[in-house]
Amino acid sequence: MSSVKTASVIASESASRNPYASFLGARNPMRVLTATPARLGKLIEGLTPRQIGRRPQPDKWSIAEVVAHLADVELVYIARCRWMLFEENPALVPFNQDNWVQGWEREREPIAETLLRFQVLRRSLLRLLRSASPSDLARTGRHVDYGTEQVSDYVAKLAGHDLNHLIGIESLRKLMLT
Ligand code: NI
Repeated sequence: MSSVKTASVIASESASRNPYASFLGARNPMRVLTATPARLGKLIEGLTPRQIGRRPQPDKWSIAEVVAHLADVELVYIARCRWMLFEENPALVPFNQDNWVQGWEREREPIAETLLRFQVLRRSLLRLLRSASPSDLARTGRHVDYGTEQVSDYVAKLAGHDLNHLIGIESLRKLMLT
């Protein structure tokens, strides 16, 4: 149970559970999360559907696929946060990100809709997080692979994940424009 752990144990576990910590550095994660939807929109601006949909290599995601992945992650994380906030230490199930992106392809969703879906979910997540008290943010769930996680872990994890993919989309944009 997380309640018997000391704060330092929880902090070190959180750090090890965020594979994107290096992208975040000393930045304020809530500020990053707030800025991402507009940054993402700017990075797509002026590109043709072909440029957005083209993979740089057969086994690398296109810009559209990365945006779809961001929308998938948003959906999963917002659901996990709501589970943790509103239920008692629930089980948090993993998802196969490649299979989800592959499944999304058959929907032929226009990129504007994918982006909008991400943006609306992000705004909802930010409202959820801003309305959470410190004790809310310390509420836990049991991840099937990673063990005990807190709502606050997801703030840092998602911000680092945003930055990682924004850098990726930025270089894809450059590649498509040259
Ligand atoms: Ni990712």
